[in-house]
Amino acid sequence: MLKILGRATSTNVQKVLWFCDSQNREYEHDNDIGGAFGRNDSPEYLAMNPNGRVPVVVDGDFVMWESNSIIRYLARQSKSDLYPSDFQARQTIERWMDWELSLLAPRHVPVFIGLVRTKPEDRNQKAIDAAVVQWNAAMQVLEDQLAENRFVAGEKFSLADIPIAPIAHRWFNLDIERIDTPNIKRWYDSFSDDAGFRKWVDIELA
Ligand SMILES: N[C@@H](CCC(=O)N[C@@H](CS)C(=O)NCC(=O)O)C(=O)O
Repeated sequence: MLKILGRATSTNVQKVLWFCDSQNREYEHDNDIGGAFGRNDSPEYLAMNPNGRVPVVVDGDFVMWESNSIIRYLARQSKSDLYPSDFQARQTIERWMDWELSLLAPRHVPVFIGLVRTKPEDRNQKAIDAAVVQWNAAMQVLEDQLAENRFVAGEKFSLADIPIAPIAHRWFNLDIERIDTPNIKRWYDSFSDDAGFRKWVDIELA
């Protein structure tokens, strides 16, 4: 059976768990790896992922890391509708997934770490405020896309929505000054009936 390793407080782990639930894919989940749990610096773990990051996913004897490439693998394996084979549809999905990893995620990290994982007395509020401006600019790009499209990569829910929604969850739940994003809100609220989203993504920030 598929094994998913890593704490579910990580947005990168949440993507894999939510995707698997959306496909009714069975898996075993070892939650107690990474963050305060540690264990991701053990020789056994580093042999699977030399970066010491979560998630790691093991399919038989095939070991994977990098969350977005993991969900693409799983989607191809199950011929999921969330990852259509048409080249242009696929490129649009991949573009937004790459955007999430290369631009959106790095912009949100200083804000999230600063506000959630740093004691108030240790916070660099100036750096957090500057990072909020950068995060806002990225969310404006998403807002514009969702003003024209029901979902991130078009009219249908796809693999592109899965990595971005966990960051939107943090966006709506952190005490920050947000730009007005009615279309992101509409899109984000559309997941409120999704059991996998509720279980893995719609959780308290930690
Ligand atoms: N690009 C990687 C990033 C993985 C990553 O940075 N994971 C973070 C959690 S979001 C991590 O392992 N942090 C160290 C820890 O949890 O101990 C991916 O998408 O899988």
